Amino acid sequence: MRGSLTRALTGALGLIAAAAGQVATAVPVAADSVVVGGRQVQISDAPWVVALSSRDRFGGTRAGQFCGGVVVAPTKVLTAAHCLGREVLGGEPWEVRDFVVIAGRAALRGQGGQEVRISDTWVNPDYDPTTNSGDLAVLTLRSPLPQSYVIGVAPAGDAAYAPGTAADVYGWGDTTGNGTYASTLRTARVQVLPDSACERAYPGGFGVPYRSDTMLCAGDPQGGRDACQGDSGGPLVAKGLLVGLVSWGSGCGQAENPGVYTRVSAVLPTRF
Ligand code: 4AZ
Repeated sequence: MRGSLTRALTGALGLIAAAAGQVATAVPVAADSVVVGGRQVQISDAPWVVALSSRDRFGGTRAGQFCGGVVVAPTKVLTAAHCLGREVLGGEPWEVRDFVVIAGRAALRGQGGQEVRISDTWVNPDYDPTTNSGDLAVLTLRSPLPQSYVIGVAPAGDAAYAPGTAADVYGWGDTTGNGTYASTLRTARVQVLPDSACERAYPGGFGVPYRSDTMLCAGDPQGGRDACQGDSGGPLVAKGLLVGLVSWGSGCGQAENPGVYTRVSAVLPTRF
């Protein structure tokens, strides 16, 4: 599987399979492998994390969650562009009638927080679905979330992007690598890795190459802690600021295959 690209396309298919009651047969990558290797987190500790939801498309058991997102202004949520792709949504975002952002809720089976409808979607025009470069989209919410939910974005050159910086990734994705989706929010501690770690893992050729201009490399040098399917679009936070969005990688939690994130400072427009 080396170099093979996995992302929310397969995540979405996994969710559909799970909704249909099918049993996953893949071998877990690690025994306790957010988010693989993670822990549960209260929404009050990470109020900027939101779930993207469509119960019509993904089923109601986990409130229709299919990707993550992050609140960067009261009416603006960042997510991965690939989360809004036709392969994931089955059509254009505005055709998904019950598309909502779920904010202020860690437990997908609970009633906490709020569900907010979307008035506009903006997909980075430089997003390349073949290479996943520039994997960022902006959702505009119909009604504002509290200012206290907003997280700041680390500007280009900020110390938060330095290799070795501790970073936390958040999501409701696969906790094992075999299709076991979380129903409560989880987080895993990883670190920003040098671009060379992802250039080595993803040199291109057969697979998709890592691009340091639009992507950010992060993971656990020991393996075990990582983002996984269903976490796409969710935040990577370092020094209290947003640095990345979960984008892609080969497998989950393997030391030699770090997670690849959208480098938010490089891709986020100054106006959206
Ligand atoms: C996914 O499918 C996905 N381990 C996200 C992150 C990673 C792999 C897959 C990185 O959404």
